[in-house]
Amino acid sequence: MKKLDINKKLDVREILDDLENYRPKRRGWTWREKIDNLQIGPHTYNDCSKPLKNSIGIPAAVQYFDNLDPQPKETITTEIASGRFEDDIRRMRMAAWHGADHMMVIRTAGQSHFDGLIEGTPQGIGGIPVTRKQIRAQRKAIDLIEEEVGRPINYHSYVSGVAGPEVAVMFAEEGVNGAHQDPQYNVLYRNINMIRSFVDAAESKKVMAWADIAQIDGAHNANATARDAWKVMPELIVQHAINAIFSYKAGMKKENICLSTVPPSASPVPCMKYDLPYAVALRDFLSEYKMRAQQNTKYITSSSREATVTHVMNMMISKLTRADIQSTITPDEGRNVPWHMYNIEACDTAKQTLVGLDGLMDMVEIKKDGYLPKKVRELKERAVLFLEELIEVGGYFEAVEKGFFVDSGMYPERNGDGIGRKINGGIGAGTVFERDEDYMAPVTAHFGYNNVAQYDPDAIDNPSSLIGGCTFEKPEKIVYIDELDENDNVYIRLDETEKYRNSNLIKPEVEWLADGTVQVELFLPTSKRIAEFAALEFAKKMNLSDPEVIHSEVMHPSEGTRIQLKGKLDFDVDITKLDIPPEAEVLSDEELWAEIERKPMKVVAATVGEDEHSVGLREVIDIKHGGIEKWGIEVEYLGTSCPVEKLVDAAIELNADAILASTIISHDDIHYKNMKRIHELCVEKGIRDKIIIACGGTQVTPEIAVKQGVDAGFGRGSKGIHVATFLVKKRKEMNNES
Ligand code: B12
Repeated sequence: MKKLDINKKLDVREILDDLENYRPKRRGWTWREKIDNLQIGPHTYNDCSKPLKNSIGIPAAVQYFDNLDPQPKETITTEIASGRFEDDIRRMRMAAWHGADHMMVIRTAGQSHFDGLIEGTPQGIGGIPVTRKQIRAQRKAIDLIEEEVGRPINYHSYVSGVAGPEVAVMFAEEGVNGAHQDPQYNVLYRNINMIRSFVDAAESKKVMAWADIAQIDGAHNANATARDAWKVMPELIVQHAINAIFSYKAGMKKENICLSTVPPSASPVPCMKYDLPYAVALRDFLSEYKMRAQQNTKYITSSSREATVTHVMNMMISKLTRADIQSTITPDEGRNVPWHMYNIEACDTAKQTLVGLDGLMDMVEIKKDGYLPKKVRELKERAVLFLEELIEVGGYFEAVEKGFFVDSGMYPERNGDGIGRKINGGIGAGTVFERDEDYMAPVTAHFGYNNVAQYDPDAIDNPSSLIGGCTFEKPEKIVYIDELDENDNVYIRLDETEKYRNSNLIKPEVEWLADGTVQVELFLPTSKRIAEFAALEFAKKMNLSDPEVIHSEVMHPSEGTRIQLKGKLDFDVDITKLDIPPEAEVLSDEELWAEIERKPMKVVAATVGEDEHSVGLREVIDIKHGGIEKWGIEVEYLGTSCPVEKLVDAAIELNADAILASTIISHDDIHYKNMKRIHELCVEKGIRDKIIIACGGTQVTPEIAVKQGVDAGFGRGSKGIHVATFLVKKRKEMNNES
C-alpha cells in the first residue's frame, strides 16, 4: 500500500496485509512547525503553524471563506476509544483532516492488571487492548494518513499498569510517539504496589527517553476523582512535580515531559477565579516543562452543548497560560462512548477557538497585582507546605499510606477521605528483587545497575553489542505474534461487516462500521419523566430498535422537555439505487459571455413578500460579487418587500426573460407559498411558457421549490455562475436551441 487515495475509503485489509514486516517510518515526538506572521489570504496569524496539504475547515470556512483552514500552533489531541482498532483507524483519518495531530488510543478496561503483553486483535471495552498487532496496524495507517494531510501525526497510548516496561519497549519498537507514564496513577487509581510501580516507571521512562517518546503524566486524575475538584489544586502541583523530576532524573529531556493539566473547576462555579490562578502557579513552578491541557471532565453532563462551552472556557486558560498540547474531550463523553462525529466536533472546537484567540497575548497580559497574583502565591505556598509535610512523614510512600492524596480538603485542611495504599500492599506487592552482583541484561536503554563490564568493558555504553544488537537496533529480532484467539479477532469482525465494506450498501454508524445507530432529537411538551418514556414510544414507532434516552433537559417543569435519544436501524440503503440528480454543471465565462452577446437577456429581481433580506439576492446579481451581471445579463432590481404581483407585472412590462425572486423568511412555508403564487400569477397572465422563474433563499431546497411550479430553486451557498448557467441553459431549452 503506497499512498491513500482521497476518493477511496481506507481499506483495513490492506493495512493488515504483510503487517508482520511493517516498520514504522520514524521514532519520537514531533511538534507543529510554527510560522511567524503567517499570511493566508488577507489575514495575518501570529500563533499558527504550517497549513495542511489536505484538510477540512470549520463549517464557516467551507461556506464563506474558501476553506480557509489555519492550523493553531498547539498540538491537537483526539482520544479514540471505540474498542475496535479497525474502526478507530477510519476515525483517525477523519480527525487528521480536521486538524488532529495527536491520536491518543485509550486502552481496554483491565489491561493495567495484565502482567505482560496481550497479543492479537481482541475487541476492547472503553478502548482497545493495546497489542503489538493493533499498534502496528494503527501506526501503519497513521503513516499513510500523515502523508495525506501533510503533517506528522503523533501516535499515543499508555505505559502504565504492571506491564509498564514491556509496553514501553513495545512502543519504542513500534514507533509510538507519546505515552502516559506516571507511577502515581498506578498507585492511586489502580492499586498497584507502590514499590513495583516506581521501579517499573524508572525502567519505562528510560526506554521512553531512548525512543524520544513524549510523556504525559496522570495528575489530572486527582481532580477528576475528588468531589470538589478545585480543592486538590495544591496536591495537583505536587503530583506534577514528583513525576516531572523523577522523569528528568530517569533520563528524559525536559521538553518531552508534559504535565497533564486540567482546569479543576467548571461553571456554574466562578471557574476562572480558580482555574486561572492554578494554571499560572503551575506554569511558574514548572516552567521548563511542556503543558498538555485537557478539558475538565469532572463536571461534564450529557449535554453536548454544556461540554463544548466548558471546553472553550478551558481553552481560554490554555491560551492565557501557553498550553503546548490541547487535548480534546468529545462533547458526548458524558453520555456515550464517543461517536465519530463528536471526535471531529471536538477537534473543530479546539481549532476554531485557538485560531479565534490568535494574537490574544499580544493584546492582553496577565495582571501582576490584585486577586490573581495573591491567589497564585497562596496556591504555591500550599503546594510547598504539602511537599514539606510529605518529606517530614518519611517520603512519598509513607504519605500515600497516610492518605495524603486525593483528599477533598484544600491543603493544609484535610477531610480524611484521601486514597490510602499500603507500602507492601496492592497488585504486584513483593515482586521487586534487588539485582544480583553479576546481574546483566544485554539491552539498550536499561535503567540502573547493569554489570556489563564483566563480559566486555567496551560494551558498557552499548550493552546490546554483546548480542549483536537488541530489538531496538535490529527490529528483525522482534517476535511478531499474530492472532491467538480464533473467535475474537479482526478478521472475524471484518467478515461480519464485509457486506458494508467497500460495497454499495451503507448503514448509519457512530462507532463501528454499520452499527446502525442514529440519534433523534425531540421536544416534547410535557414534564421530564413523562417525556423520557414518551420518547421511547416514539422511537419504537419510528422502527428504532434498542432505543435509549441519552440526554434530557427540562425547558420548563410542565411546558416541555428536550430529549435526545439513540436507537438502531436494521436496514441499509443501496447507493446505486438512489435517484440522485446530476450536479449542475457550470458553463465557462467565455460560454456565458458568448451566449449573452448572441442573445441579450433581461431579468427582473426582488425579495418578495414582507421580506427585507437583500444580501442573498444582491450576491447572485451584483457584478461586484460575481453575480449574473458579470456576463452581461441586464437586471431590473425591484428591491425588498416586493409584492409578487408587482414582480410579475414588471416582468411583463419589461418583456423579461426571467423572474428572480428571493424569499429568505420561511416561517409557515411562506417561501414556498410565494413561489407557488408567482408561478400561478404567470399562468393567469398567460406568460408562464415564455418566462423562466428562479427562486432562492437560505431555506430553499431546490427539489421542493420545483414542486411549487417554478423552474429552479437555489439554496444556501449558491453563486452567480450557477444562476447564469441555469438561465442560459433553460432559455435554450425553452427555445428548442441546442
Ligand atoms: Co434576518 N433572519 N431577519 N436579518 N437574518 C435570518 C434570515 C434568520 C434565518 C435568522 C434566524 O432567526 N435564524 C431569520 C429567518 C427565519 C426563517 O424564516 N427561516 C431572520 C429573521 C426572522 C429576520 C427578521 C424577520 C427578524 C425580525 O425582525 N423579526 C427581520 C426581517 C424583517 C423583514 O424581513 N421584514 C430580519 C432582519 C434582518 C436584518 C438585520 C435587517 C438583516 C438583513 C439585511 C439585509 O439583507 N439587507 C438580516 C440578516 C443579515 C440575517 C442573517 C443573519 C443573514 C442573512 C444573509 O444575508 N445571509 C440570517 C441568519 C443567517 O442565515 N445566518 C437572518 C447571507 C446570504 C449571502 O445568504 O440569504 O442564504 P442567503 O443567500 C444565498 C442563497 O440563499 C441564494 O443565493 C445566496 C448566495 O449564496 N439566494 C438566492 C438567496 N436569494 C436568492 C434569490 C435567487 C433568485 C437565487 C437564484 C438565489
